[in-house]
Amino acid sequence: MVVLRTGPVAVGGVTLGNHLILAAGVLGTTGASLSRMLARGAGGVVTKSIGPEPKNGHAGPCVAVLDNGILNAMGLPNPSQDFTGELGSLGQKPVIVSIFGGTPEEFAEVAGWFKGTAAGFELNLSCPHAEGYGAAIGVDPVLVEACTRAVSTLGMPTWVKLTPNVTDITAIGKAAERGGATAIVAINTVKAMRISTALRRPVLGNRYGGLSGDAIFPVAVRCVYELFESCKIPIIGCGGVSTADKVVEMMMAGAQAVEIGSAVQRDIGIFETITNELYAKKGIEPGEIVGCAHE
Ligand code: RRO
Repeated sequence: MVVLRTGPVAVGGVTLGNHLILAAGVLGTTGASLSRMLARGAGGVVTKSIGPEPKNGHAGPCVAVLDNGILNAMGLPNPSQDFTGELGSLGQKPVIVSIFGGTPEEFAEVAGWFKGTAAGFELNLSCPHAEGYGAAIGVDPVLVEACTRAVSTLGMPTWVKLTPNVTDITAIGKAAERGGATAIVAINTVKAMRISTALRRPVLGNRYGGLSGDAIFPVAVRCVYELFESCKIPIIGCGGVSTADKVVEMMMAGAQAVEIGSAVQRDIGIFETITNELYAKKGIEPGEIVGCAHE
């Protein structure tokens, strides 16, 4: 097993405590929960996605825990601008605010609320079940470039989270790059569905949802690998990462850092578990393995 040297990690304009970041949507709705994950080993944290208006989200059931993953259709529930109050206690910590909007102007408006408090932004252009938001915009390279530019011109680190639900993810990655993104996050959830045979109806209230967790790890690795061949900006791997060896695999595909989400549902101490195995003072230079599977 590869062991990396300990130390801070600079990626996409943000300095992290290590390579592991809490993914958007998991324990990201309060300052207290974000702070707790940083205290328990996360090198950085991403908030729940915040949009231009408060939203209650989709009708339930919103989450189904499956054998090898989690299916969700939360529906972007968020308090909008009121969320600014949650970040005050986090000071200069590596907190990335995930934002969404329906237009470039809405993205810029929401980003403006957090300009003084966020370490950077992650643009949600990838939620698979949000009418007018997320992947509804994120499958169109022209809109991705425009939304990215609307935020990157604010001069803050701007990460763009991509949907895997496209034929060619590299076309979307290149659009984000043209718009001034400082990093690409790959991937958001895979559009999916389950049906209850007992009830004879879809399990989720929204019928369709997004699949995360172990089941999508190979999809995420493939996307990171393809993006590494096409884009110059750093890539942050996300999707089904749950062990130190999977962190290393993502990095070998081309990721400079890795986000972890669903695995937190099984183990609230997942960041400590992974960092204990992944790092040592005399470990190797992380740059030695980033993208090494391409050589
Ligand atoms: O809130 C959600 O339903 C949600 C979001 Br914002 C997202 O980006 N990805 C996802 O699977 N669910």
